[in-house]
Amino acid sequence: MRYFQKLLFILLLSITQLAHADDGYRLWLKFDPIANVQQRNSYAQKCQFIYSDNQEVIIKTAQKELQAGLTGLLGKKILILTNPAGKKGGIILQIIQNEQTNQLAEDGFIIREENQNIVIRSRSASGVLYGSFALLRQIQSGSSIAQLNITDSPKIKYRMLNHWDNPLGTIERGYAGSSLWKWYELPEVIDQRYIDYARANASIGINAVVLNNVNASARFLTKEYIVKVKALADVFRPYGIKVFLSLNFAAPKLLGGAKNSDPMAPEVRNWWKNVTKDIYSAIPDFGGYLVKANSEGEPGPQDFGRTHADGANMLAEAIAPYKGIVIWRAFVYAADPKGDRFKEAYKDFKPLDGTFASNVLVQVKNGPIDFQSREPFHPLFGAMPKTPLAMEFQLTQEYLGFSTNLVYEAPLFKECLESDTYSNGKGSTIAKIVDGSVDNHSLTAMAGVANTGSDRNWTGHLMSQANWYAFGRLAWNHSLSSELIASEWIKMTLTQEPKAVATIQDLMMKSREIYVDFTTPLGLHHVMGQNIHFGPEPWLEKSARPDWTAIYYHRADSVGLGFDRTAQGSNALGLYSKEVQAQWGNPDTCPLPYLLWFHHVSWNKKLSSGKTLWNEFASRYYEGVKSVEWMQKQWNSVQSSIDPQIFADVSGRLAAQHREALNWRDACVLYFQQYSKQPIPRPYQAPTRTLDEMKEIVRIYQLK
Ligand code: GCV
Repeated sequence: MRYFQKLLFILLLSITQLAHADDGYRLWLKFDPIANVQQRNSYAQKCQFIYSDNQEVIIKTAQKELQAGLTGLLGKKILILTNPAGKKGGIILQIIQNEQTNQLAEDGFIIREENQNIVIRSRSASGVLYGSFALLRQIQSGSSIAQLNITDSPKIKYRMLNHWDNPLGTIERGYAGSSLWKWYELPEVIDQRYIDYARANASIGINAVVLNNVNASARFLTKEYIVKVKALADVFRPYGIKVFLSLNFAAPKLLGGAKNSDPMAPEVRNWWKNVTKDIYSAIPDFGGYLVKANSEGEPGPQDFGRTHADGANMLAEAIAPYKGIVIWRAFVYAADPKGDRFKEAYKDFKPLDGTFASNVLVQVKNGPIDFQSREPFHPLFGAMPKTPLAMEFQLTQEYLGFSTNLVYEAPLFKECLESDTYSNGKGSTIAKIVDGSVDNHSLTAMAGVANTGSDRNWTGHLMSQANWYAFGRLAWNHSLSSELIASEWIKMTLTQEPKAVATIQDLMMKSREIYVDFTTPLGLHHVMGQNIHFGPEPWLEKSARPDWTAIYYHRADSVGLGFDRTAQGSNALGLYSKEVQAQWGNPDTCPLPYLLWFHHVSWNKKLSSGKTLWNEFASRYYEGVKSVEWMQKQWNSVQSSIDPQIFADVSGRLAAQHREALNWRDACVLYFQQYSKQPIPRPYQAPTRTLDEMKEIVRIYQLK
């Protein structure tokens, strides 16, 4: 009998593996049978059944997910019991309000072994769902579940994805296919992907999604589209996810026939109230609105001489009766030929601190320019203590090599979150401003601009799945380390072979710095191809606005390189606290990663590395390219531990990355050499291609 059971298991194992020659669709939720029999049996002993006396829809989801996950992992069907009748060795899901659970945040959970059962306990159904996924994660990644005693609460209330998806199915800055949302099929057709998307999000604690692009079409506010949005909300609700919409501020005029969209006009205010009522009567738990206003040509309250707060508060008033929220973006930068884009958002928003309604959050990008591969933190963090500030990170790799480059973003997110603003004394980190603890806000949010699309593996580059995963984990708990998150993800997605896990983790951890080195070392920024933001274009001198060119930012001349943002220059540094100014203000002590962000440095200046600026700068490009070769070698070394389809796909993308790195290197060293007038430092060889050849490659990239 035992022999047949064993045979059956081996058969099951190979069938599952064959059936899933891995195309990456299952993300980190693979649940393939655990190969180690001893380990599998020890888990199986503690997970013999699932039971809850509560039948809320989200609890049912938790049960279903546990059942599917455990059945896959343990290779046998795990039953959901309706009456455990004193049985031991199972998983009990429990919603309860008591002293213990009252200590938790709303979505928090406790997992403990009690009376020989594993109890997942929370005061909310969503907490139980997150606890269930946490238990699965323990088992998936091969961790022990003996004497479990986990207490976990999210640090942020709204952990959200922002989709920049357009109604016709394109995605602004999307590199993984088309939009997941098939608006023309909705509400009648429910694609399985909607459900799988919700599962993936719930598994990492994401509880809110903005469905459409911040450059918003007004059509989402029509009755025809509200039913489509409702259909998605109905799919996401069992996974604890609320839907939000991006608004077009001119909608009252565009759709409602109003004279204009002045937020102070009674007719306009009423229009928003009516639309909001329509939305809530279809979707009672609708989350709220996200707004990009008076930015990059989008309409907004300033069109009528009103402030951002006037606009936000009008919407806040309309949505308050339903407990909805308004998230107002601070990504604004009026064109000022003599100014510094770095300072624009601060100029507009800082004076408005304290004037926003209590259900408004202001959403600020991590840095002051626009999701560059490295930015100093945005100076608005710490400057608006009376306003809850939401963090906006970008998962989609607009400036990080699209889906051909391997860039693990957790270190980038962490670098920002751990930056100290000193706004309320030492330790006033961005993380603590965003989680509300520095300024005492309970309304908190962290948003990631989604990197998902219709590609079979969701994110184009399979390794970019890790960025979605890492964002969710950090939005839940910003104190998790990038290393830990990477290793969780690798073990669930790629392999559990210890040496391979360590190799891939190391490669991921170094990947962002490598990308910085071969594209924009030492704090160089915004020198990418102007239209598509791919590849180098440091020679870009003319654009519709000066702050869309490259020369505006790098300021290369015969003397040196970099943007002087000290008091002698634009004084953007003056927007930070004096401690931060001290950190970055002196070119002799400014850490090299930020040097060219704040200083115009002479080509011959000796840096802390011992090399001159030119030599260090040029060397970084060469070393960056060599590091991509190292990444390829490391990846090759794990071949035997990785699914062949995934291995081949990532190998191909690394080869593409190498080609791109060479383009960046040759274009940048040749272009800047015109100013430094110095040879390529030894031992590196000068590029064999000319600057004109490089310009031609980039020109072709930008052709329509
Ligand atoms: C959605 C950058 C991007 C735009 C994006 C904008 C924003 O400028 O290039 O595509 O628009 O940021 O965040 O609003």
